[in-house]
Amino acid sequence: MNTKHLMIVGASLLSLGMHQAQGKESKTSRPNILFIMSDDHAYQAISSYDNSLIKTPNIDRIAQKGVLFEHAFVTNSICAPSRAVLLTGKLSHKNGHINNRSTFDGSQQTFPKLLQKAGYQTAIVGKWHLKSDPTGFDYWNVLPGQGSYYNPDFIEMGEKKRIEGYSTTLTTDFALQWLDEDRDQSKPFCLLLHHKAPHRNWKPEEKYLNLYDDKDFPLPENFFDEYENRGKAAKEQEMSIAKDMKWGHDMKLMKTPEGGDSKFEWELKRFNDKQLKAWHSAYGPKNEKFLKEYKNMTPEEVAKWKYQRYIKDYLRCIKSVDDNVGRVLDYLEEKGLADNTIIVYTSDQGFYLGEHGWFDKRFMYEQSHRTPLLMRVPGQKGGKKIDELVMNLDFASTFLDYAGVDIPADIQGESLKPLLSGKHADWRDAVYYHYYEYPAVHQVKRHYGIRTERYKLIHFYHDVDEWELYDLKKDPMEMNNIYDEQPELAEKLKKQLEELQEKYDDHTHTDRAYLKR
Ligand code: SGN
Ligand code: CA
Repeated sequence: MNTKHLMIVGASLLSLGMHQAQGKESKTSRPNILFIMSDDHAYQAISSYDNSLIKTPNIDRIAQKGVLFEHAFVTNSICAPSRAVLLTGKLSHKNGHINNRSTFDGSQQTFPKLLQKAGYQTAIVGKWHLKSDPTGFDYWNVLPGQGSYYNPDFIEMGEKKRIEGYSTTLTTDFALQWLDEDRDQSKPFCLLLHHKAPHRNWKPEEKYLNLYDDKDFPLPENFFDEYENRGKAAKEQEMSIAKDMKWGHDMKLMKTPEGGDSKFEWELKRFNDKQLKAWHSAYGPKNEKFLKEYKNMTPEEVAKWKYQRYIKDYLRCIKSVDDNVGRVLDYLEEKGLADNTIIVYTSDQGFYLGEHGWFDKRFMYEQSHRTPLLMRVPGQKGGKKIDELVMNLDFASTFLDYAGVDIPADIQGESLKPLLSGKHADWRDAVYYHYYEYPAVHQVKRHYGIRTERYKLIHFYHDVDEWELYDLKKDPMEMNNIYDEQPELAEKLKKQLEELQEKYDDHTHTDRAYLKR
């Protein structure tokens, strides 16, 4: 061995020693953070919550060794605003990103910036959707806009490239590449791994194009909801599976049943020949069968067929997400990182899987207000369920708390650490909600509201002035608005709602400038 070699070996040993020292230090005080978030992944489609639709063995691993939050909610059930709440720990009116039309002000304080300042290596891969370039990340490689399922473009540190492959797999590949090779291993990491899937319009991976072909999924009991006992908002939305799904975009028919252009052909333009062949050989026969039967089907039968097409494609996309979550968990375990990493799986909001006859989200009704949240933190006893009401507003404080960074006073969420460490301190008894994007796609009216353990009070405003109240214990599917029947309860909750609006300083429903945004 020559001197040069000796020097290299020496340097490597030295750096190994340093890693171990820092590894030891971080074991006690500075955990890594792996935050996996999918887009529109309903808790109904995670087997830890509900195994009637799909088994998600890998996502479930997080709860088996960690905890399952039974009552996790978003504060504004739509993509970009939810992401802005995550990054800032502030409600939409405070971080400025009230709807998908806004552009995120990347100069503001975010938790990745605060972690970076405290010595963390930070990265984000996959869905971003905030229009401005990511800030506060040592590495970023994101999908432009909504991103594509097949052969997507990625913008890596400002440079756009088209990458051959499937978005869920590619996003995971980039995450693993950064974890394994590109990050500074001497620092703790915070990686945000954000999948595009299972966002509309649900294009499954090649190997799953025929999954569930011989299966029929049960319809939710209120699939044929007629929105009695509720106001205009529930009636006038445009997110009905029967009425608003498109023959091409959603149902993947190449032609409408009447023989017109379904406008789906152009959606396959990103596919390569092999992918195209696989797609047509999977969907071709299924579509043909439907088109043959269509003329003799009742509207109810057509609606049921649409539900099956929708739910199968949606679940197929989740199958790939689950596989890829498994890849990342395996990696952390193999490298001995799992015990010193906070691992989170969540979604940017919930989603309707046929409840009330719907797809999409936006409403404060349970399936889109509630979001899945599975979390594993170092030193925890696994398999616990947490019932307390938590919000996506709480992530920033939680991560800063675990990293030992002071939580700035203007952050509005609470650290989940006391709940996660089993110290049941005083906890909130209600969560707050405010949705703004109207008029817009799916036409869900503006509303704000409060949810306690048992009740939910909602005020729809802007072009209506309607209150709804639900007793979630007696009416978990939210079919019966009891606002007029229970005036005393409504008053009590209204007062509690006003207190929350004071606390969070949200008076935007009466602010004319906001009504125009
Ligand atoms: C797209 C979808 C809508 C969806 C919004 C917002 N249409 O516009 O169905 O509600 O995104 O979703 S699609 O033609 O692109 O499929 S969000 O998750 O990004 O907020
Ligand atoms: Ca979303």
